[in-house]
Amino acid sequence: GQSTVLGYPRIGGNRELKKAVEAYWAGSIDADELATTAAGLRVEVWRALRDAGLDAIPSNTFSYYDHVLDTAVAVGAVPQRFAHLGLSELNTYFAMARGVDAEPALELTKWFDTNYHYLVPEIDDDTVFAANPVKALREYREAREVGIETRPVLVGPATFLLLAKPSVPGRDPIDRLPDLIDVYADILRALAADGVQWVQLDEPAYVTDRTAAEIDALREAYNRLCAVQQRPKIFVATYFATLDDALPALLNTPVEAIGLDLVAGPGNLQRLAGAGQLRGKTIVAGLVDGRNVWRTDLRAAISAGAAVTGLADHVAVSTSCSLLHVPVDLSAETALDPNLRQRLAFARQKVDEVVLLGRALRNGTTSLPAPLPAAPAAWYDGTVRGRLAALRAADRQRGGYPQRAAAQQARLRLPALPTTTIGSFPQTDELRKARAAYRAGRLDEAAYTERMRAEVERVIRLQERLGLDVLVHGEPERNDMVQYFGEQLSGFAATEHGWVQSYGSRCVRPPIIYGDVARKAPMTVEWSTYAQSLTDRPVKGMLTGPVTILAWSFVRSDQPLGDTADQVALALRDECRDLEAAGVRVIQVDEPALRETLPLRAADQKAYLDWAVSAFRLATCGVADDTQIHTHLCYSEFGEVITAIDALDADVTSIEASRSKMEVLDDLAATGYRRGVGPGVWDIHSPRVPSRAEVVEALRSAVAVVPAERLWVNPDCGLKTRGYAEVQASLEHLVAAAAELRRG
Ligand code: THG
Ligand code: ZN
Repeated sequence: GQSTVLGYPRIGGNRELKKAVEAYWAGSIDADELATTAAGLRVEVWRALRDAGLDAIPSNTFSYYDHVLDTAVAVGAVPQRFAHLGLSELNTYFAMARGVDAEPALELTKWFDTNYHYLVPEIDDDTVFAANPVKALREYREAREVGIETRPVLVGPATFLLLAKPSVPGRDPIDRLPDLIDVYADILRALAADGVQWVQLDEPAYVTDRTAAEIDALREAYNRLCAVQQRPKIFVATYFATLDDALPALLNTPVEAIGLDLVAGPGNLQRLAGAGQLRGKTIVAGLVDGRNVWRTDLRAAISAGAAVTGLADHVAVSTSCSLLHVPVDLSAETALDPNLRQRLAFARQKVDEVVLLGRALRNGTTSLPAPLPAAPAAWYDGTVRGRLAALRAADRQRGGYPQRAAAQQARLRLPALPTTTIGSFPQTDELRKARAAYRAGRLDEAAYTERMRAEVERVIRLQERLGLDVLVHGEPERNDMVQYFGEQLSGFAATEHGWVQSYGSRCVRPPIIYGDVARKAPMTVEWSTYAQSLTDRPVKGMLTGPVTILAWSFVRSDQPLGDTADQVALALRDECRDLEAAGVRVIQVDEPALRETLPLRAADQKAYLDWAVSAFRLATCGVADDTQIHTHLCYSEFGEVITAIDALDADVTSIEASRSKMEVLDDLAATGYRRGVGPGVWDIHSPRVPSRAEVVEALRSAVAVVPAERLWVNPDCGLKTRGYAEVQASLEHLVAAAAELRRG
């Protein structure tokens, strides 16, 4: 078997790309210096892949911001609204990514069920596609110059259009496929003319449920591209789930290679077995998990690889998807427990695994390293397992809502249309510096606590002055919410350098869940009770829910996700009870990631939503009727999960709505949701201060759908990324708007 990977991290081992790109935006380096840093990072990656012994090496997987945006540029799909700005090519690119004063950016959205975000191409009848293979050619030549033959990668034409949105409502980008194929044909000819042997076209959109017409479009696209006279060989890569009906369609085209994810889509193997004649095609078997950080069980991978070898004439070994989704190099992690470390593989180590597997498929398995010893007993917690085994249905069930609502109102005595915020207040540079100094040991515990308490007090007083009804402590002590809880739970490990690109120059450092999860001590009770001690108004306790904690961590693969979620939920349940016992009357458990980990195939979604809802309820159903549970959801279209949102049974749900014009309220009402709801009336993702009249208008359209008794007034997300000037002005307008509506 040959060996390859579908893609590799581009940020650099020390986030060099992030730093260079942000320096360019800040004007402290120029375009040439940025280009030099970028070229250095690319060559470093190719050399690492070659030196590891990989047979086939991808190129054009580098990106200044996003590979979908790069593909848009490669096919000439730069919307007029950006082309007209008259900027340099590079600045036009960054304008599409980040917006400029005159033009908002392209929409940013989730890349399938990962934590990566791509920019949504805008396509309509006026889009004039034209081949612009400059970037792909440049990178191919750069690699060839250092003696490395590479395989340029692009998003495939069908997936590109299926991910795009029309800039004029009512149009369907996929209708433009015939035109786009002509342009891909031009790109293929240009690459072939330069000596390119193979291209990789990614078609992950076909691992989600697709209509027969969409599958026909895929077949048509590759039949036409394969008919191009002078072209490289075509490798169509798919990943994240099973290809199902699109597999026979692709096998029917003359493409030379097809990539299948055998980690997230083990069903691909059966489908392949049923497909019959593979007519000389290469099957690229994705055997090494590109989305998690565990070392591969090489023997299991070999047997899957051998099964493919029995079916196809040519088999290559690969990662299941691009390595974009894992940190760069485990060797940078010198502080990890050696017992954990020996079980991990980051991008660089996964390349070694792919090489080993390729050799083992060719030469037999005798040279495989010995399997790992069993995990230490200390990673498992008998108490947690016993508690989970003893749970009954009643532990995930609260009293009826009418009775809860009455008990909560008797205790909280809130006005109609209560006002609140989502939890975080602006994270000033000063706060970040204080946290960093504390971590580095330059600020002692007492001084740090005093500093944070002063901030909590300031935020409480500000909210009182503004006249908000339910206050928050502002979360000055928290960095990333998942990191914050991960640091305090057993079974979680943090990395020092394990950065993964989230969008553009922004990265996250997901914690690794390696063992049973348990709460070592109360996590948030001191901050919340301190905040509550300062005021008579209710202060919300703030927790992150089990689904989101899993979604933004690397998870165990040795037990079902639902079991890990329940362990996290038990820890949160204990935290809720401790908050309640300490006098906290309102507790918010955020689940912003509920939608994003929804399985890609509809057939798998119910099982996911069942465990997700059930874990949330385990976390929140341990409190008394008169403790009010809130939840907050954001980042997504809620369509598919709207019944699950109802099933969470929270007393109040705050939801991102300002950009979708309150449509979500109709959807929620249609499910029979009859509890409190706080549609975001201020889009905090923009620095714009909404006028009082705008907030009034948003509230009026909400009151048309939700009775005023159940309506809350709040921004659409936390305020951590905003500045105090905007926050203060916007909240004034929000409170004044609520008062205006109360007067009728
Ligand atoms: N936390 C985690 N995952 C997430 C989000 C989160 N995934 C989805 C969404 N929110 C992604 N959004 C962001 C927003 C900001 C940043 C990263 C992802 C960010 N990162 C800093 C940077 O790259 O400079 C680093 C932050 C740090 O120092 O810890 O700004 O909220 N887990
Ligand atoms: Zn939010």
